[in-house]
Amino acid sequence: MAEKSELVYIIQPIENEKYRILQEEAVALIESAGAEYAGTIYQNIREINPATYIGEGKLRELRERLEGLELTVLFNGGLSPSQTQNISKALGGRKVIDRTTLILDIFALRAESSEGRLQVELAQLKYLYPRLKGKGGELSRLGGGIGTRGPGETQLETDRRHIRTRIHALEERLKEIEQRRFLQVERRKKDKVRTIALVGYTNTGKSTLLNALTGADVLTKDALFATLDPTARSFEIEGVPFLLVDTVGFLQDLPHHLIEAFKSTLESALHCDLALIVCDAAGDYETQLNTTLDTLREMGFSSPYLVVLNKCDLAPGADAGKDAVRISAREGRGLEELKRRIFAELKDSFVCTELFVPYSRSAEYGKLRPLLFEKTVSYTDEGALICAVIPSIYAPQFQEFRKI
Ligand SMILES: Nc1nc2c(ncn2[C@@H]2O[C@H](COP(=O)(O)OP(=O)(O)OP(=O)(O)O)[C@@H](O)[C@H]2O)c(=O)[nH]1
Ligand SMILES: [Mg+2]
Repeated sequence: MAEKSELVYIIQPIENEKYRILQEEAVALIESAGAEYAGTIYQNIREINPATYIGEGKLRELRERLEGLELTVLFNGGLSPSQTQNISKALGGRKVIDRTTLILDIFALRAESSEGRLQVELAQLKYLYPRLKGKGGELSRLGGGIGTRGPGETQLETDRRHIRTRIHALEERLKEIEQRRFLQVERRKKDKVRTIALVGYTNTGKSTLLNALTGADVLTKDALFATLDPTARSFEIEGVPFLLVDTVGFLQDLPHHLIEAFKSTLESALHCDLALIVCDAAGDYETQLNTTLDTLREMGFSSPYLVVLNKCDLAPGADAGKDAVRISAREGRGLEELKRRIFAELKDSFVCTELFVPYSRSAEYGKLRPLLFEKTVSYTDEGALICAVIPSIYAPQFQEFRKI
């Protein structure tokens, strides 16, 4: 855990109009890492200084401003290893981290499952690797984020060859896990239950919605990246079962290595029958939606989706277009409408029907049974009467048993 007392000061480059959102996100990231936000210095970037990114004058000003204060400096963008070092030097040897390091740090803090930990470690090592070139004694300072979590001091101090070996081992291990998951996904595709994925920006209320729809008790938290591991729960709409999958959240400029590392865990979302893209009505929902869609599409997502505008209790006037479903997951508002929309989107993928299975054909039916979902079963003198939900692709196989 990071020490509570670690204070972080932000350098915020102003390159385009996005900078305010990026600055607000950086504050939330700092707090999510268990550190405290100390202040921001803004810098208009007309020309990137290759050595220090921002100008020397600004760095001098910052050095004076921070004189005598124990602070870590967050550069809210991506820095090359030498830029990190140069800025650190210009600020009197202060610890300097960039946005990627901070995000990786939070992921390291949150990772709970063994796969999650492997994925984060891989992303961290891949990010660190090019930064370790002959840096000798400076490794741990360069490598450490807030509270120097992650691969840890010992690993950072080992040489690059060990890191390369470790990266290779992690990749192999993750590939195995991925292969296993791929088989599961393949199996699920043919499964009788349609899968709905909750995707979207971090902290928009995906886990809260999962809980509201399924009665689950998944951790929800006012913090970025509270959920890392996918969680699945089933629920029913009009007696039809669905599987709802919660996933890791997105953010602007998510480190590429991190997306790569988490690709396999997002597999369930990529191959879902329907995605619910959850946005925060009280935030910049357009950016959230675009970031989410861009990131997903980069990974090969092409499923149908519904835009869900959550937290409408906080921003009743928010409007994300007529197709967006407006809800408040926390207050349970709009959920009936959401279910109606989900059902409408997926209704062509299954058939609700009644079957009659004469006792003489029980064995034959028994073989087909894994393909459908039985809602109710009752028995007559001649056979069984079954109310069932059948995936449309399997419906023809049940034709002879169908009553309606
Ligand atoms: N006011 C309000 N707050 C909400 C609503 N839904 C969720 N929240 C709050 O928003 C915060 C984030 O909720 P989560 O469900 O953890 O969000 P998430 O999308 O799962 O976040 P990550 O797992 O970090 O990606 C929590 O403090 C929730 O209580 C809502 O409808 N209204
Ligand atoms: Mg969550």
